[in-house]
Formats: sequence, structure tokens, C-alpha cells
Amino acid sequence: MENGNITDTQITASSEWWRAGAYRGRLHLKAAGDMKGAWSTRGLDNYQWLQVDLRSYNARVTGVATQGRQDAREWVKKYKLQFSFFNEPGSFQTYKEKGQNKEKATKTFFATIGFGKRQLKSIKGAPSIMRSFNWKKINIEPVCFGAKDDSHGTFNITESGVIYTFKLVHLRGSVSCNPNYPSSFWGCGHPHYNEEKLLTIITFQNKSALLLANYKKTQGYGCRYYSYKIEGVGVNEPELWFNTLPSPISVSVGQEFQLWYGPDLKNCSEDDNSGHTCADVYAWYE
Ligand SMILES: [Ca+2]
Ligand SMILES: [Ca+2]
Repeated sequence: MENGNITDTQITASSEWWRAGAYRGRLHLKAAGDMKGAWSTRGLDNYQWLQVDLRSYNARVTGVATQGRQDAREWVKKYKLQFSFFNEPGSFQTYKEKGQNKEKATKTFFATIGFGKRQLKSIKGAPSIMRSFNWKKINIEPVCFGAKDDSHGTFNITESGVIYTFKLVHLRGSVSCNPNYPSSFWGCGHPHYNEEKLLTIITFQNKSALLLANYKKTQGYGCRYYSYKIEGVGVNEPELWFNTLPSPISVSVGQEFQLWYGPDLKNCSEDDNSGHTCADVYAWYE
């Protein structure tokens, strides 16, 4: 929050005072020109909130601290902390200290909220209504991709809008990168992948990969292709949840995307590959 890595658009609030918008709610922020030295609400009541959308699967919140307004004698005395998970939009839980049943209402929290498969979506400072985040199924027929011979799947956008990420829901089938290793829904069991075993890639129509994971360039025989790891997602996970895109993309109706097995995309070590995986594709819209 303080260094600006969390951008202004990730911070929202129940209400805002003129030139003291939610994005001003950062530690050690000073007034500048007309801009106030804090986030201020429009009304004074117990139902105001500030929300930070972490937009990341791997977010780990280790502390929450607040301070008063820099350029006036205004501050919050007490608040409750709530959080929700990426895959459970709208369902906020109130943070409690470990081993305690009481909800904590105080000015400073030090907590670790870490996760495996449950992905932290956002935190906010009071009870209220959550922005609605929508998973929308895109494909009509299952989208299937093979492991070689450019047998990618395609899907076309059916609703225009801004997309933060995608997920794939396994329907049937599996793919293999090598006959000596077990096949899997989304990846490869060959030991040279170490933990970067996922190989399923979504691309634009021009075959450039969407940055939905931290890709590693895996070496084949004289060629390279993407492989990656996503925390909490195995190669046989019923749902492959990608990371959120570094910046959301605008999509329009009819726009084509493709689903590829990494080695097939780069024509790299694909001759001994086999199998097909079929999935439903969901996009997370703003
Ligand atoms: Ca192979
Ligand atoms: Ca190929």
C-alpha cells in the first residue's frame, strides 16, 4: 500500500470525500496541493469501509496498520477486518486472532492469512456489500486440445468486457509428454520439469501466450517452451485456476483465444506426446 505496488484502482471505499478518495488511504501519505492526506468518508457512521483488492493467488497479508489523517485531526478509533477468497466472491469472513472466538476490533492487526488452494481475494475494513465478481462460462461446446500436431482448441468471447483471469474446468481426457510417464489433465510428469509441471497455455489468436502464470522456458531438444507452477494447483486438478493477468484485458464479442499444450505450441519435443484434454473455459469479468 505504502510504496504504490497496490495500484489506485485496487482500492475502493463505501464513500469518499472530495480529493480524499480511497486511493489516498495509504500509510505516510502527505497532502499535496488540493489532495488531502488521507482517505476520508463522505458520512460519519459505523458502516464505512475501505477495500483492497489483492488480485493475486499468492497474496499473504502479514499485518494491517492504520494512522490518522496527515493534514487534520481525524482518525478512525476502531474497525473490524474482513477478508474473502478469490473463489468465494461475496462471502466475507471477519478476522479473528488465532485461538480466539471474538472478532477483533482494534486499530492494528498483525496476522498471517496464508492459503493453499483458497485464494485470498481482498481485505476490507468493515461490514458491507462486496463488489460482485463474476465467473462467466465462455465456451458452448467443450474446448479440447491435443498434445501434438498443432491440435489446439479455440474459443470465442461471447460477452465483451474486461477480463482479469481465466480458469479451466476439466471435463474429460488427459495428455502426455512422454510415454514413460503418466498422463495428466494439464501437464507433464517428466522429472526434468521439477515442480513446473503445468503446460496448458491460453494464447491470443496470434499464438502469443497470455501472462497467466510465471512461465519458465523449459528446454527440449534444441527448442524451448513454457512450463509453469501455480501454488496449490496439481497437474490433475479438477479446475486449473490461472494467476490474474498483470493488467486486465478488454475483450470483444467473437474475439478468438486458443488453448494449447505448451510443447505443441512451440513444436518442441512433441513427437512422442499423446492424448487430448477437454475443458470448459471461464473468464473472470470485472
Ligand atoms: Ca515429448
Ligand atoms: Ca505443434
